[in-house]
Amino acid sequence: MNKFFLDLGVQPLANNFLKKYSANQPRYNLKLYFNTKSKMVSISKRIPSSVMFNSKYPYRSSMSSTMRTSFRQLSNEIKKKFNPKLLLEIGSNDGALLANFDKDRAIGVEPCKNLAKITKEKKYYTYDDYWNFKLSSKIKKKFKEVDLIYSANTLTHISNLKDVFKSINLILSEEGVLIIEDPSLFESIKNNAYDQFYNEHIYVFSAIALKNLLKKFNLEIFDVKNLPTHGGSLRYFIKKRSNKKYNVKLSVKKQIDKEIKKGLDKFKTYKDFATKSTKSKKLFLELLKKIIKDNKKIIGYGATAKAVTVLNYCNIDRELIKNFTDTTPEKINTFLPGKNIKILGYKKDILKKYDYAFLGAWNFKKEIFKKEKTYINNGGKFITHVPFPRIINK
Ligand code: DWN
Ligand code: SAH
Repeated sequence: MNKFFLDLGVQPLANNFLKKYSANQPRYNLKLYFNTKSKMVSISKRIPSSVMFNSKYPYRSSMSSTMRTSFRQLSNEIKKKFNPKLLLEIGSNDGALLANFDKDRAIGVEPCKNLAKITKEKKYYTYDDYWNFKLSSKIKKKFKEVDLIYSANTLTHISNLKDVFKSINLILSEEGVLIIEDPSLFESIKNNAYDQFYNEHIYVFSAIALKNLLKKFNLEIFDVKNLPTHGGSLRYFIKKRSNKKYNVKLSVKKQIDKEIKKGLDKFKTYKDFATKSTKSKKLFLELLKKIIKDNKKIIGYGATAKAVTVLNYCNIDRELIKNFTDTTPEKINTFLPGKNIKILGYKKDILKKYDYAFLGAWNFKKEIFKKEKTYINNGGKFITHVPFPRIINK
């Protein structure tokens, strides 16, 4: 049974960056639910993939050195441990991971045509289509089977998980490995990061819920790693149950025990999280209002989907945060979804004119603080809302 625990208000599409601000852009209710049987956390309103992921999708994985490094390190690990003859990536975006593999040993699936074009031009075989059974059958016809499937921050974006895993099963070789990674529910709850829940993130996985789900498809997790990326992610190594090549590692039990201890299998945990999120909203607004009252200026740093969620949930407008800055070409000179706040292109010293910078990309704090050393040394300050609203300079 799905039980409601948090209402994040009426939200625009998290990546609908408009060239011209319009108050009439589509908005949808964002409500969070916990399923008491499957233990899955999900949002209620499902928006068709074609509305969210099309030829105008602006998010580019390659925009941060943190992610480029993370994908490079994983690629080295995959080559060493699994040495796949053929790797398939679902949600290959602009090819940040594929770039680490030989062109005849890695293929991509990326429905956003603007992004698929980038990897196609680099000669990676890319299907500019949505991952589903029809596409999997088509790929099977051409490539027979794949021995490694990788998918980061994508499967949680697809409503029909039954179809997702059925399609994976169809094409994954008997001894093949599926690696998926997504923000960790444990970390999201621990950090009070309510902004990990938005219309693209239909699900936020826990190891508990994923294990329950995979069982239905005769798949099982045989290893799991905690990663610092995206504010705390989990990388799951998955195999067919019939595949005896890999033993199930202790890491799986350890993660599940940790999640049970945190109460991720109990509804009460989510009710407490909702209370904390409401409090976080109140404190964040108070903090911003006080800064503005003192005649200081705030810019948003990193026009992330998460920042869109925060601003729309907390009803923050340009009276509080004047502008945003972002390095993504597709986001520059557009307006933050749902808000009349313009996104400025990033240039060195852009922060100089602002007393505070709200860390929209809080997950890249380390990378950003390194880059903005001068600003900080000159008295500039950052604001974050995780795990609770406050001013930081280290
Ligand atoms: O799951 C998803 C993740 C992987 O990416 C998608 N549903 C949508 C998107 O979420 P997000 O927008 O919250 O992702 P990021 O990776 O936190 O976005 C970082 C943003 O910050 C990018 O627009 C680039 C920008 N940025 C910047 O302007 N300067 C990032 C860094 C590191 C910087 O120095
Ligand atoms: N894997 C990248 C991109 C994550 S952003 C990374 O981790 O950085 C989410 C990605 O999921 C987008 O590139 C989007 O186009 C893709 N996506 C969404 N729905 C999809 C579907 N049904 N099939 C394949 N990819 C999908």
